[in-house]
Amino acid sequence: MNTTALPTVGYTLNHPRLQNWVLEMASLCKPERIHWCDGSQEEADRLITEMVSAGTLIRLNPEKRPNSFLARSDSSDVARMEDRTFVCPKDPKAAGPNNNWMEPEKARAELRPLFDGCMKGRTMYVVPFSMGPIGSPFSHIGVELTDSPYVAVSMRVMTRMGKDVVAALGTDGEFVPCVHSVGAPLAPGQKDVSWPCNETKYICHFPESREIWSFGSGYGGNALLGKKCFALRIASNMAKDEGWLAEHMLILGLESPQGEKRYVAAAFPSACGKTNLAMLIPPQAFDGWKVTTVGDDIAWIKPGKDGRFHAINPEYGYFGVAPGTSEHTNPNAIATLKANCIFTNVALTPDGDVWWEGLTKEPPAELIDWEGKAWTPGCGRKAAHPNSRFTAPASQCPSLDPSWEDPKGVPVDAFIFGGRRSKTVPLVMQAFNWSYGVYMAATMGSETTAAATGKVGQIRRDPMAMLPFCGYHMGDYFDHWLDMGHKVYNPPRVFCVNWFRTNDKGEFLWPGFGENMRVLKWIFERVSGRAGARQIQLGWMPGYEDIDWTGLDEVTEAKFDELMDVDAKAWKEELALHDEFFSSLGDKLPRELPLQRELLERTLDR
Ligand code: GTP
Ligand code: SPV
Ligand code: MN
Repeated sequence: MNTTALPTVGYTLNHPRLQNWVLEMASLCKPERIHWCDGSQEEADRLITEMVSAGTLIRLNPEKRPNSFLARSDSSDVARMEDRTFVCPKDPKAAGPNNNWMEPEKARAELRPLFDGCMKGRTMYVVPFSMGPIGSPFSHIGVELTDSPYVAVSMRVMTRMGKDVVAALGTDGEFVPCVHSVGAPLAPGQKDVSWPCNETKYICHFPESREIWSFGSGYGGNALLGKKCFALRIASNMAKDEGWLAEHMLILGLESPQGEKRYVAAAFPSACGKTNLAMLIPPQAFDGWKVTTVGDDIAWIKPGKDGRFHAINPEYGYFGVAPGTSEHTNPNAIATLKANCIFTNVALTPDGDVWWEGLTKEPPAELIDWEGKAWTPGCGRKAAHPNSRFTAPASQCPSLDPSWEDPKGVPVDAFIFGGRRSKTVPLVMQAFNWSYGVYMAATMGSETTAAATGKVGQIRRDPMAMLPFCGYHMGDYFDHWLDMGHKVYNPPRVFCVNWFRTNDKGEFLWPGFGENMRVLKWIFERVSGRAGARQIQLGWMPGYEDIDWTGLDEVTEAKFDELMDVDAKAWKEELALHDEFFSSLGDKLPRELPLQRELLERTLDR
């Protein structure tokens, strides 16, 4: 390819630094051609048509699921790869024990030969995107270069993408350069596969130069670089330097029948219920209460001039877990998925629609599973991959909050932290104050899920649900959180929840999903200074009478006691895990946190 000739651009381009970078990367990656994405519907249609011909996408039945598609990944490329994710500042102490660190020059030396010629025979798509509404003071722009058309069209759903972003950049606007390759160059005449990828994988972040390089995977957070790589790992570094927060949080609005409205932001680890909570529909008995959705995965939060935190959802779509999503668990998600979606690694029904475990009680009599094999209910395999996902435009969500694109963000009155804990952790509690809230969030444990490769179901510390996403030393991150409480007049109240406690038979004690509204209402009333609570060892906790049980007989007082039980012995063991985790942070552990731990232990003794 003649890299001196500028490729076709369907819009005005006058940003020398961007143009030079694209040409420099093209001369390294050596694509057959360059395509500058304009973000239009025509462009998406054309890329999709090409992918359908190539077998990368399967068009679903247009009568059942208009303009929607199924992708099947390579069976080795199905989730985020935490062991191949690196954060590369000069000083290893800046990355911390929570990140895989590589010396930046060494990382570059390993990446360069991999990227050399990696796009041969393919198109390099230039994908300009904005995280946050274009022009909002919260927003930041990135440009992803990718040789995956699947990534290019997914980025159009997940971010504001295309020529408006280039216009916003002007002649010298800042952007985060993101380079992505599936790492599967094509020799002349070589036939492509439907999901190209490479056994060797690297997802590298350079926080000092604010760059992202990803090689070898086409899946989710490994490849849609605006999401985890930019909006969390790089943005958490920006946020630390600039005095804001980039968090793995949903944002939802809660409105009472009297019209009082509050927003809460909630952090849960991957595949632990953010999308479900963000789109919750209150039970019938909660007539007049409304829950609205601002975001389901990421929140960028800044102290405002009014002395409160304000938050935006930097994304434009949802990349949500499919299994378990149903008319019962999340009707708003089901409605969001009615058209214009990309499904990855779900099962295909004989009439050209999608299916996954939990969508219906009874599975269809026959399916094609996520690997393209014939499937019947008794065959002993899952039809959909446990980390199969949908990519859906936020604009299709029926519960979308009217202010979800407000460039000033929405005011946040409460933070909720939740893990997946079958034992020990009660249904809900409220921290006594900000620094104790930071302690509870910092020591949160959760059982691992299929969202990342590796063992599922193992308890690990996942502070603020950010273990895989904090792009710097966790000790500095805790310090930043403590600090942020002083940047507002009245820091938000902090709550911890656990929807996942089980009985001795392994059954969930709490009905969850829509019924989580009962806990949200208590939180709403606590923030408003109305709801009752008892001060017990772990924090402020509701008594049975403090929760609105209208229309729900299933949770008796005895069951509630079981859900709220605090076992001092189990909590002592939990504290030992806190200690172990804290000691890994060395001298970067803020002094407040061991003090909080001491107080908690003394209280448990009483
Ligand atoms: P990422 O997109 O991976 O960051 O995760 P997420 O937190 O948005 O995950 P999501 O909401 O899609 O979580 C899906 C999983 O959580 C499924 O296994 C659900 O069944 C489960 N889940 C969500 N809410 C509840 C609940 O209230 N109770 C129970 N028992 N399970 C729940
Ligand atoms: C997560 O794992 O937290 C996700 C999915 O939200 S991914 O974008 O693949 O990281
Ligand atoms: Mn997530």
